[in-house]
Amino acid sequence: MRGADDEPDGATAAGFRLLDGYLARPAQAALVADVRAVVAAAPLYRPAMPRTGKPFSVRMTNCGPLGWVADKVGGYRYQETHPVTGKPWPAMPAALLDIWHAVTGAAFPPEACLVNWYEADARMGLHRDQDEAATGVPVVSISLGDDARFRLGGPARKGPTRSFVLHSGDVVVLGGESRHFHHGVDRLYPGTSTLLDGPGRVNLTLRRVTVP
Ligand code: MD3
Ligand code: FE
Repeated sequence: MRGADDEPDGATAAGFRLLDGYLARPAQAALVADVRAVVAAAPLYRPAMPRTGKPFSVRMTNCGPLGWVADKVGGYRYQETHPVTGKPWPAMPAALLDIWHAVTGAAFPPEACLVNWYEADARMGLHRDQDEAATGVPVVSISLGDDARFRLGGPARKGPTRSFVLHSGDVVVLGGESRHFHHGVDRLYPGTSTLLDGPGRVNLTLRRVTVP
């Protein structure tokens, strides 16, 4: 159950929408099958922080024409090929395109779906998404598997934040001002979902990269 304290409120951000339980269990299971097919073609790899080379605790892959990658020398960027195999990313599954169009109403498709695979102890530090030229287009996030504590701040690194729990099947639309807000994943709650074979969480982030 979610209480008032772990819900974002209207004051959090214009354009932020949490679609609680948007995907029913069969749709979640179908997406997991899609993600497993993507991972079979484009294996999960562990990105590294630019300059320091510190490895991410989250493993990643992508589907769609562009993929987000990070490494010590090249920094954060989008590219058309997998950094390890050198192959083009697999096509974006139709179900993801359908969700994108349903929740954004956009006339154009997303170009990148970043697959974030969290093991039990993985997390993601507070950051902003700013590698996309299409700054005015929302980001869409889909959560699958174990619950996670998500943190949302504001435009400034040091401003106040609030946190709430994302559950399997939740879809978040980051539009308007919220598109540029700081955010991260504090922790997982391993074993809270039976969707995956074991503990873990998959987050799918759909993004438009180039200006439509
Ligand atoms: C708020 N992923 O991949 S998704 C990321 O759960 C990322 O894996 C997290 O942050 C995850 O960059 C959070 C929700 C999300 C995505 C983009 C946002 C929240 C956002 C952009 C602006 C503000
Ligand atoms: Fe992000």
